[in-house]
Amino acid sequence: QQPPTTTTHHVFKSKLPDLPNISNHLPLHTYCFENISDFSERPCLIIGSTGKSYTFSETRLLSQKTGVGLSKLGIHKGDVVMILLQNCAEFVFAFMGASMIGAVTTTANPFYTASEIFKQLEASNAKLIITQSQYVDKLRQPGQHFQVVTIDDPPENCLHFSVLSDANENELPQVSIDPDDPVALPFSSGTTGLPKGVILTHKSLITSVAQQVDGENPNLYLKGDDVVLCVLPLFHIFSLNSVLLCSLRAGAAVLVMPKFEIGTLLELIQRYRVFCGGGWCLAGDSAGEESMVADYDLSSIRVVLSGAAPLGKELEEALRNRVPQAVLGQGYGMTEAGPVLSMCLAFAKQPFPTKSGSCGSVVRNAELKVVEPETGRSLGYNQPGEICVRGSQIMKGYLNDGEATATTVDVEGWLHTGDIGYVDDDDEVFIVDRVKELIKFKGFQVPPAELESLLISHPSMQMQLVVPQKDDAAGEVPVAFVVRSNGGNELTEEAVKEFIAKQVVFYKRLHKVYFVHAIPKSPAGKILRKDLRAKLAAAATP
Ligand code: 4UV
Repeated sequence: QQPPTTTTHHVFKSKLPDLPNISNHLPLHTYCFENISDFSERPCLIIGSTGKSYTFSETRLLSQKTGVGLSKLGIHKGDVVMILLQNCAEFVFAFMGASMIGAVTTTANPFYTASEIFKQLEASNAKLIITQSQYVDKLRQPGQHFQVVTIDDPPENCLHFSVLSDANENELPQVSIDPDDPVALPFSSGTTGLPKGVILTHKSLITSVAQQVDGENPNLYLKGDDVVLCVLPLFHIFSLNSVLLCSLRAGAAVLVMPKFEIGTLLELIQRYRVFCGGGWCLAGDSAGEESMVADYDLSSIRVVLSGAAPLGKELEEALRNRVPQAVLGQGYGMTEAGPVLSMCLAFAKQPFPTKSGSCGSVVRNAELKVVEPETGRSLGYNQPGEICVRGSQIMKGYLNDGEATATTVDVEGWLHTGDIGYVDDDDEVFIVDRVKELIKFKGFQVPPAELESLLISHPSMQMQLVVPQKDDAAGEVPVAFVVRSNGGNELTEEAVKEFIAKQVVFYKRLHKVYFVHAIPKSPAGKILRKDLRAKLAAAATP
């Protein structure tokens, strides 16, 4: 007998009332700069390394100019631009400028190897790349069909960013932007397979930002004079959305740092793996904004938001001791979910009491349910199952991949996260496991299928499987189970590791290779990843 369907859904909502209207009919840049007249001369971007700052009106102006510059270089509505940058002001101008001309930004990690970059370039069909000169060598390939702009001295055949940012803002082309038009195209492997382009529309990102910072009692209360630290890479949707776009909307300044370097706290964070991986940001009051960076006085920190990976007890403890005055909590996101599913309500303007270990409560104007993976039956309070979310914030779909879209977002509009969690009696979300293939190294995505597809090309292996192994420093690391091929008896662990290391960014490197005689499969031939993960977990338990 089929389990009862829709009518018995147990749907969880935020404890905050829904916002009566979200301005998601606007283009993203219009929405983000909508309230700018209230704070046009306040700092919007502060560059950590130089102290240079841009006011809100300068930031908007430079974004407009960059939009014009992009259109002069032949970028039109719907075209894709790749941003391959560490955090910097130009990242912001390029992203907002592209939005202004209806173009779409795909962001990639500048530490990617050439082959990782090219896979994304080809899949996204990007026409122009904005990067730093040090990464240009990786982009040199025969038959190059894209333009390259660098923010520093341009190498041969590249243009300088001033070509964009010196353009005349009055020449901004008039484009009509539909709320369902794409604006961002981050890549994610989702619940299975290789990285795919995640289509986030103007409507999805506005909805997500509004769910966090809009309304009388914002879930993530950013005050106008807050300085929000942006060290988490902007190429990841966490930082792009919850740090940059939320701050622009709320009028908070963004302290832009290309890499992590604020002394003791940061050493602590690094040791305990939060940054980059855990992913987090800090908001301080304006009195402390720059001195916080200059002499590591942390007393101005008001909020510490951790997300993108579980926040372990040890790290939480360490943070609480280091910044005792701060409200510490988590957000839970997934690129495909726009990305925020839940956010700690201790960050609200009128905060709620929250529990340690929780990932917050589902955001407003969204629905969350927990389903039994085998039956799809929706579960009530305190029962763990797969977390699903629905609302205008979720992705439109994967780029050119209807099949993956259909397995991730069902016909009723529920996005299936591949995360196992439950909602407790106080409506707080707790994540307990991940059933999807994804490995998270300090919050960075490591898609097993990507490493498996590389291993498969090696002649000395006939079967391979990549799974996560728990790791104190990184949370999880990728490890491989390999069956040697007939002629592959000499194959060593080092050789396999080296083979992968040459082709991938540092955090995707294999930490261990286990040679086995067979990969466990179900009678139906399905690879039993879970069994191997469980075996690893059991072996690690003393
Ligand atoms: O696709 P992704 O790399 O996306 C993210 C996004 C995280 C965000 C975004 C905005 C926020 O404000 C915020 O707080 C966090 O990570 O990876 C998605 C998967 O990462 C795991 C989970 O398995 C997701 O499906 N994950 C994300 N956040 C948490 C987490 C968390 N707080 N605790 C445990 N796992």
